[in-house]
Amino acid sequence: MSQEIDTQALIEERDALRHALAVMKHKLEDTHNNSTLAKVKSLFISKGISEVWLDKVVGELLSGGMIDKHILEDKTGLLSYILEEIDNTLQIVPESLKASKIIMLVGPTGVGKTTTIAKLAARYTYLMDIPYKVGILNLDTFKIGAFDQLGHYAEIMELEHLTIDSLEAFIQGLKYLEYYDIILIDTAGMSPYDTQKFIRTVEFVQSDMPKELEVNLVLSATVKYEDMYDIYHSFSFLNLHSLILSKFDETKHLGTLLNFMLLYQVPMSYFSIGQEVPDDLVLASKEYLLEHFIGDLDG
Ligand SMILES: Nc1nc2c(ncn2[C@@H]2O[C@H](COP(=O)(O)OP(=O)(O)OP(=O)(O)O)[C@@H](O)[C@H]2O)c(=O)[nH]1
Ligand SMILES: [Mg+2]
Repeated sequence: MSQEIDTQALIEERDALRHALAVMKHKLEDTHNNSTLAKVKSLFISKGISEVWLDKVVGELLSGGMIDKHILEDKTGLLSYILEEIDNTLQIVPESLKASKIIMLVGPTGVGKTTTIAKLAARYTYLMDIPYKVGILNLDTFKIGAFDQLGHYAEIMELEHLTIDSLEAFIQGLKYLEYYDIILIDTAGMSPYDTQKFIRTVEFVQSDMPKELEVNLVLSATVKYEDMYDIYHSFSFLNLHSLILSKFDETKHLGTLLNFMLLYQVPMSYFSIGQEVPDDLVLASKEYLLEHFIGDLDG
């Protein structure tokens, strides 16, 4: 038994060494900086993909043993290899409405939470094969006195809509909507550094839920990497189900976003691609991301 373990450990060590050597070798080759591989890598790096991730992927290609070494001279082959690896790494959560559930959107201020709630409400109520019964709870009481954007959408769609100002009212609201297929919950925008609002949201999330709760983080596709990281980490303790990415129409450069998704492998559920309710919402798709990214690579 222990001999088997030793052999296994040796094999793992050998593979790790082989991998490290392959990475070192291609780093050395890169120093000449005119190899096809170096050029392809620097193209991806210039579009926001991290060198760490590229080195890992290229290292795997080189240590595979079975590769045709000509691929290293073949720009198109290398490009498609890396794009395929991006495609394999990205995570999508398929839309599933079989079970009745509660969907809460959280995120920084102004990213499109309320607009997305309106789009989802319209989608589930009017745009699916079967109509779902949708109710809305609004936890954003920081905007009291301001125009009730969500109430306005709910009235147009003739949907039940309750504004909630306490934990008690929240529990009552959930009870009131108990027999609805989907309860959508809008929340106040929170900066990742706003501890008070976080504590309040955690109270709601941790209360007794009559149905499964999915907390989705809305993140703008235009945010820079460091902010994306901070936002994701501050919200991640709400036990996130997926990311909804918004404002795709406001950027042509998806490298930073892709890079974040590659390093953290966070599942994505929907993309918001403009302001129009309900049209500008699509299911998250790798094709959509890659098509736009390739457009940028070509540009
Ligand atoms: N271009 C573009 N604008 C969007 C998109 N989604 C929302 N918006 C706009 O962004 C602005 C803010 O949207 P809201 O839905 O109010 O954002 P929010 O996250 O609810 O904002 P707070 O509640 O203040 O935190 C509005 O003008 C929306 O029309 C999108 O995908 N693309
Ligand atoms: Mg809002």
